[in-house]
Amino acid sequence: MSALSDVDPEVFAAVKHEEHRQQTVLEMIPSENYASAAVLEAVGSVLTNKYAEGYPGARYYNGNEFVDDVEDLARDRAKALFGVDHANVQPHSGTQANMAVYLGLINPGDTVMGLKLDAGGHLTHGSPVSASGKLYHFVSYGVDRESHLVDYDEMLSLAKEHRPKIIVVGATAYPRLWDFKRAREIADEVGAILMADMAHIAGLVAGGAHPSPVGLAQIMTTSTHKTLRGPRGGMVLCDEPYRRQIDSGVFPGSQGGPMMHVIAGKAVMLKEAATDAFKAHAHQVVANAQALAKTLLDAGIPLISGGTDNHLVLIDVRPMGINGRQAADALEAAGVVVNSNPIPFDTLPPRQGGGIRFGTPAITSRGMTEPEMQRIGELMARVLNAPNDEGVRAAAKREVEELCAKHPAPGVPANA
Ligand code: DSN
Repeated sequence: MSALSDVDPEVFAAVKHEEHRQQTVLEMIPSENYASAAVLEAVGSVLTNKYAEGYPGARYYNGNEFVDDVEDLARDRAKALFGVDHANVQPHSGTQANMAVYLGLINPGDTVMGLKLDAGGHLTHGSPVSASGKLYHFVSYGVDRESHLVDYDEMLSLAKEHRPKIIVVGATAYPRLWDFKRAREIADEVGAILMADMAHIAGLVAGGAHPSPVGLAQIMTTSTHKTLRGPRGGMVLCDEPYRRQIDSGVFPGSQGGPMMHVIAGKAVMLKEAATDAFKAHAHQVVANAQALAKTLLDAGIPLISGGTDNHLVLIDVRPMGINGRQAADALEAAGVVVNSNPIPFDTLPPRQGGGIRFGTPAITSRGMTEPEMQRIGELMARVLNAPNDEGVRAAAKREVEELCAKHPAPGVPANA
């Protein structure tokens, strides 16, 4: 018996079921991953009990000597890993990190530029349903209709027309590399600050498998649980001149007490991400995504932008006569978990989406490499080409279970 099973058998049961689910499906939502057992232990520690409003050495409560150590470790490791002047490790999420930057640097009503939602941008890049779009005047740039690559000419002409205070680059559903140099030139031309939301690619940047925005963007934001494989949370990294504004945008601007147990998990993750093993993992994530993309292309499945340079793949599923939601449901029945997603110039409502988005961070954390990617790509293509065929799904699910059994998910108890 554990304390949890004793006190709350219902929550305990849900956790056990989730452990079983995580062990027995291919988790291919590109923003998900498996935090290590060490990260989970830190997040489950008594640090959750401590209030620590403020920053190390300047708190509003007493008794912070040990949580100060933890936050200093996290900040120093983030600075060393990414080569930045300053790190704020308190944001509760990537959304909080982005909102804290806006709050710290600009005023409500000011103009900001970000990538359109259907081109892969995030809600906090100016969606009218997000506080970002309600508080600030966002102008959106997009991608080219044919190549699906970011249209930097459009970014430049919109920037000249609207004179934004901040230009946000980065995405949640963009399979190609960003040209941070070009974006900085555009920002400089109009006197804007360049902010790189690297939530999806931060682990690849840390591992040297994606060009870094550091030195080009003045501000970087990220979540910590995606390719970085840490606990659920966020961070802001910045050049020295922005330190005070960023810190005040996080606390007291948009948050109260930091989650010190999560910051401890971030510190552990940042130590893990500095290892050679993590570097090799980051490169394998990209090699796996490219192997998966090639298998799907060989099977005649159309990919947005024709391939991938990073950890994710986007597919237009409309030629199969289904929408993204139906495609994601068919794949889930086969044990492959992806998400429906808008695709560039989508005409379907966001809840359906014309495409699906998936990637390789979590399955690479399970130790899978190119041969497994080929098998997974082939079974995904079989399901997508016969989305209502229960026999095809059942056969694919057996294959998925076999792959999962051979490659246990790290950090997840095998209680099956
Ligand atoms: N919801 C995240 C994702 O899945 O990409 C973005 O914050």
